[in-house]
Amino acid sequence: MQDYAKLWLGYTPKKNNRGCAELRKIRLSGAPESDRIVGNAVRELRNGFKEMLDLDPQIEYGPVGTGIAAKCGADLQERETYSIAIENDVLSIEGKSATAILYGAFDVLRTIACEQSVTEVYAAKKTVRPSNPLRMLNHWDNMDGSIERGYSGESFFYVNNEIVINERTEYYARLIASIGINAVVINNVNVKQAASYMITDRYFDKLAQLGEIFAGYGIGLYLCLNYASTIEIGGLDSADPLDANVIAWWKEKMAEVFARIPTLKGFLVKADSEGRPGPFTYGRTQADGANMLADIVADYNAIIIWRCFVYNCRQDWRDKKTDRARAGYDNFMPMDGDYHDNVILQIKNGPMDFQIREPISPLLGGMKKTNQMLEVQIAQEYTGHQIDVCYLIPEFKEILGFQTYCSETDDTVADIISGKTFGSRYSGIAAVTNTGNDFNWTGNYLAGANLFGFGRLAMDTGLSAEQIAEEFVRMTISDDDEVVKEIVGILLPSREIYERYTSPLGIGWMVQPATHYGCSVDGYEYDRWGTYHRADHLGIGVDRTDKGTGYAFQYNEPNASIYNDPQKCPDELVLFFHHLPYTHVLHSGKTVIQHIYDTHFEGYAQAQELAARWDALQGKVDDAIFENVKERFARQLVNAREWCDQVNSYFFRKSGIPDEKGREIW
Ligand code: GCV
Repeated sequence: MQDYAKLWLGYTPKKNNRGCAELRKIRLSGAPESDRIVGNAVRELRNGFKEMLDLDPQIEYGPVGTGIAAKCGADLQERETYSIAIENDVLSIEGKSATAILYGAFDVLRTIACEQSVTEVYAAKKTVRPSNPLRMLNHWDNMDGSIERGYSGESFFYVNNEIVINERTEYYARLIASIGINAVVINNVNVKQAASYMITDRYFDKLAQLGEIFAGYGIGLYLCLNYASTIEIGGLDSADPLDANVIAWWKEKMAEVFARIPTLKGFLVKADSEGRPGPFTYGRTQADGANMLADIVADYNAIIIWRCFVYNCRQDWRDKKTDRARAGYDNFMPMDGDYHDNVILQIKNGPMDFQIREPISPLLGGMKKTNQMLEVQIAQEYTGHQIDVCYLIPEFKEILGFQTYCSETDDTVADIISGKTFGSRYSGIAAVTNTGNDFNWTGNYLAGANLFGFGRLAMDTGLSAEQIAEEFVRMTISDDDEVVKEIVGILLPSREIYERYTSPLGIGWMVQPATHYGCSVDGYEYDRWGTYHRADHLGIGVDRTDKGTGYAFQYNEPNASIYNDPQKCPDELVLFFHHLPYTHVLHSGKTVIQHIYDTHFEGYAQAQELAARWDALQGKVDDAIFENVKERFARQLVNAREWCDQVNSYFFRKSGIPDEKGREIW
């Protein structure tokens, strides 16, 4: 594998050993030497020290301890907590499980790779407790090798409906373990065709093998289920969750599945969503469906993760009362408290669908008696297809920091999904992942920062977007301070720049239907997906106030009243919540129409600046990386230009209001 394809595990030689030469030993405590995860940690340490520093410290093993059987999220966090300290010439890594030791090893290697001083960083004992119990990647890989919303080649799990296990599989496990990922779902939530047979003899052996590879890195294997398996592969005529025959079929099936794939940790289910089957067909609730499966898998200590992305995707655009944004809350909130202990509801953010700017889903902070998990998307479906640079960690920081007012204290999204607010049994964060079989895993090399960043943030929510970007650049591209500064400078504003040249003020969409790349202002306006901007010659925006769809009141106060009032609603979300005249004056002092013109011209100009900054790095970064990103920037500029022109022309022609700066609008 080429160095640049190794991403942050490249372990390139370091000029300065930063205190490591004085270390004689590395002591690992908390799990036995015989544990294969410990074995992997040791291999990693040996390689990393050798390749980066040409050192070969002695490894010794400390006390093993009693360990913790993880029965809930808090146990998992406790088990995966690690501490690192230096005493004299011994670097000691300890934890209550082998996985904790592995994470400690990666922490040390990251410190060295970032050219920080080991003696300084660990002078005082450093303890890291994972912020979230579950830190999960969701692959939308299909068994024919395609990836739904994949922008970096084909699947590395499947070719022609077969599961492939090769060198890349283990490398991937190392890669994601090194950033703290402890759970992976390997197939698309839209389970169709061959994927429905994942839970049959056709795939058991390969899945068992895959599960073992992941388990060697502390990663739990999860599968997506076809809710209607009883019909599609079971020969029954129903998938009614209360039907005795259906329950009996699943019991037998699960006994077989867990016997054949012993490392399996559970399932993710997309039901009653975008044409997928679900309990609604039988007049049952989402809770009925989730609980039926959860009760059965409980016997195997497994969990059911149930998605809340349930909405009416056959809306008539003339219907102004139905509101897709409301749907998650309307469908799931009434049953808060009814979901069994081993069910987690996975809540997509935002409430519409991963747009560049949306308010936080009101289910987060709404539900108080249900295990919940946040779902974000690092696959850049609506954020530039890994052609345009769009570093998403600043957005995720905003989501996590959002105050929901669901309790007196500990009421941010980060608090809720960490399990702290409601003492939930399980919780965490999942990302729809952005990897494929491209030479560099993520298409645009800089999109690797989103994969790296998601893992780092899920593990330690307190890290800043800047710190994460800097680690990524130092570990994967260059440790030259100037180069690091430049690339971090490209990554950090990239999300806001993308937002500027695409859809304005939180309204979202305006994308090419189906592909979701490129501008089409009316692309979804008269379609059935519930995704409208409602622009006419007087104004734009969706009225989600008490006079409109009422969505704003799904939030706790004071958020509800803030969003409900155009004078209080933050500018960046104002068209999500309000239908406003083009002449409405924003907090910024600009009118809506002038804001649209200004941000689009600025966004395009700023994208050009980012591209120019990248060009100036020629010769300072690896040629393959340079060329890859340069080629993407060329395409990004075409896209940004097109968005800028189309949006500005569209709104100039709709409103008839000229740009006050007199710039050229077609
Ligand atoms: C996997 C959006 C995407 C679909 C995706 C769906 C989901 O609608 O466009 O490709 O399906 O979200 O999250 O289930």
